[in-house]
Amino acid sequence: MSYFDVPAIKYEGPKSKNPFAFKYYNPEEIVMGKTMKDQCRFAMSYWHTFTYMGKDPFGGDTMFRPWDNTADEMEKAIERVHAAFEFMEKMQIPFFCFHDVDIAPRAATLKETNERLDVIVKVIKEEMARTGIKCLWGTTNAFGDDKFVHGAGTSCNATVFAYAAAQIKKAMEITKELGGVNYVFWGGREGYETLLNTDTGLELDNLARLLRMAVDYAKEIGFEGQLLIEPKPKEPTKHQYDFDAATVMAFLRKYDLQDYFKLNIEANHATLAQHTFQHELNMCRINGMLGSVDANQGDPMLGWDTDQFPTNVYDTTLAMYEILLDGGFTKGGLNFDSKVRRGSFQEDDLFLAYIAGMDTFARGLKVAAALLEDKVFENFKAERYASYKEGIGYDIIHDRVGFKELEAYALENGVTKNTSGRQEMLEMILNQYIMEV
Ligand code: XUL
Ligand code: CO
Repeated sequence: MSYFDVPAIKYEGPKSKNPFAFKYYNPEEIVMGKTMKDQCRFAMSYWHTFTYMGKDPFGGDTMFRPWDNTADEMEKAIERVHAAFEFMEKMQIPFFCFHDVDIAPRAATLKETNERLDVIVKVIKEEMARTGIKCLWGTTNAFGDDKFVHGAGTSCNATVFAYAAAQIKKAMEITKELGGVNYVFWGGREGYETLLNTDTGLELDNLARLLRMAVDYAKEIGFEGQLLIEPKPKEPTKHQYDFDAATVMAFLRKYDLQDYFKLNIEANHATLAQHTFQHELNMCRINGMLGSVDANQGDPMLGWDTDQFPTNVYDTTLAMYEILLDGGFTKGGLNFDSKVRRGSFQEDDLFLAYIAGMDTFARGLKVAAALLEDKVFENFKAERYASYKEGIGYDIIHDRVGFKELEAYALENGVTKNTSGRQEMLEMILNQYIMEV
């Protein structure tokens, strides 16, 4: 049974006019010592691709999928697995990411929900064996259900905390069963609406407790995947505790959890926090905390998480630049946490959207590699900070001097002339690489 009247997507090169072909993503092409496939490690998000039906706050579904053509919820879930693997195969996407509720519908009880998960996990495993497609990460949806109205790990209701822990336990077990390379924590409702009713101290301590339990349980069941936290500043709550990379890293250090977690950086979450995507990746990189990426883009005119497919080569170039400087992905990858617009409701729109996203990252990868190979910015930076290579600068960065020595130096020598930061020149060169590579 085939659900998509679309041929397998192939690389045809930049001159191709075929919308159903890659123009830049050439999976076997070597870029900086690895194939593009291994550099990008693209993943499909199960939720946006197979459970998002086009709803928005003002209207219902617009996407009526052929694989959803049954009233039986479990039958539907099984058909979705088949459709998802057909899609990934045709798209040459090597990984997928999922929430527990994406793959199996929640039942009336936890026990029954877990049984449903086991049924679907078996089907997924068969499809994984058939296709060789792997799981990049699993996660828990502990935010959608009404019991999580006041949070999960940060709920004021201890029984909800317990329920969230139980749900995470099962999601970790199935992620392990599926060979997941990472496990993600996105605290969908871990935040607050008003401080008038919120004990932030207790809530943050509890969030750390929940994460500590996850670390312990991962060890107990032998789950060797990387644990990841995904920062987001707002939405759904007014203030999310995992605001941005810097906030999450400070939180992890406070609770001595920094050795067990890395970060999953999402482009649109960065922009919601008033940072660039590159900034968030950069902060992770310099702290050795870059784990994985949720690839998408926001709309600069809108203040919410639009989760659009990434089409901005400028941003993907600078993102790939940070990722390559970090040594490239090891366990992480580029998960398209992106959804087609409500008006793009045809099945083949899914293909066009992923092609656009994959080509944009592939192009960004090549430009970033060229910039790095030519050391365009790295040489400039080395020169810009050259004053720390000798003399007083050398003493400063080797912690050999304090205020008194520096005062003596300043009294004696004054300062040398500053030189231009040459921002416009660097931007001009960046443009040239984007247009010419
Ligand atoms: C929400 C978001 C989530 C996480 C996984 O903004 O990004 O889909 O990636 O829960
Ligand atoms: Co995300």
